[in-house]
Amino acid sequence: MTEAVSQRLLFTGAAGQLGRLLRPRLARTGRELRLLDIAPIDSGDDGAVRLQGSVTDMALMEQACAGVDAVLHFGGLSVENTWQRVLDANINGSYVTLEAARRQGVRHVVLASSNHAIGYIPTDRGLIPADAPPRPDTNYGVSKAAMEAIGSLYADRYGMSVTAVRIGSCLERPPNARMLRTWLSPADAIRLLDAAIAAPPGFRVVWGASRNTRAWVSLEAGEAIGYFPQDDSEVFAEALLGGRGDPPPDDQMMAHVGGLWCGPDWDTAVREQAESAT
Ligand code: 15L
Repeated sequence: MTEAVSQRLLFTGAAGQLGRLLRPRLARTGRELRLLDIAPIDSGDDGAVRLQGSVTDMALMEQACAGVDAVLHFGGLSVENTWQRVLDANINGSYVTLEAARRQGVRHVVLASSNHAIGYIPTDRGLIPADAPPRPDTNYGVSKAAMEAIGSLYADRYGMSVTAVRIGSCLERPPNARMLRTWLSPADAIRLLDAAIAAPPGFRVVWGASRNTRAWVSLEAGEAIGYFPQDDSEVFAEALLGGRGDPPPDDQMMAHVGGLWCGPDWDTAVREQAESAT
């Protein structure tokens, strides 16, 4: 006997790194997943509906949002790129996603924002609240701040529930000292998405981080919507750092939340100018 569908979720960016990590863990009895990506999505026996195309395509996004209870927007570029590409895929893509959701009467939208929206905040000032004002470190960081602003507009004007999650580093395990601070375990990511999907109308920003002993960020705003992380990166610390201990606080990776993205290797404007001159 087939289960009746009681909840339908649209997950954009389903073929990306986070899409592949989180998608299988989102399955629930009675929940239908609709997966969308510009890249082909690997087939599976998950019963999910698969749609291929861009989050900037309004007609496709309206079709994808029809009959959906919540949109989990992970689509767009997940790392730094040229201004034009970031503008199109991430800023315009966020607008199209929220507008298509509004047109189709979707009540809940969860936005995959990033720590890079505030990447230039120094790490030595105490726990950073989730609603710290933008201090982006890259074009990508600007696009995440813009995504949050568009989400805020749609919540205020149309009474939608919009939760922007400033994701730290969502991986199976943290690969370096910085990510011991910014780690979000896949299991906690699902706890957070489940809380955000059920959040009341209004706009909020929450940190996408686990309950890390070495945290840089405050979990308070997430707790207010029922997100209580259970994992701690500390279990990986000994194996990761060995006898070496942490890098010094002024190490480029540790001085700002955005880590190396705040350094010269991520200076896209200068790189773009140099490339256009050759
Ligand atoms: C992000 O926003 C990126 O999508 C991801 O690739 C990581 O670099 C992460 O931030 C991070 O800062 O660790």
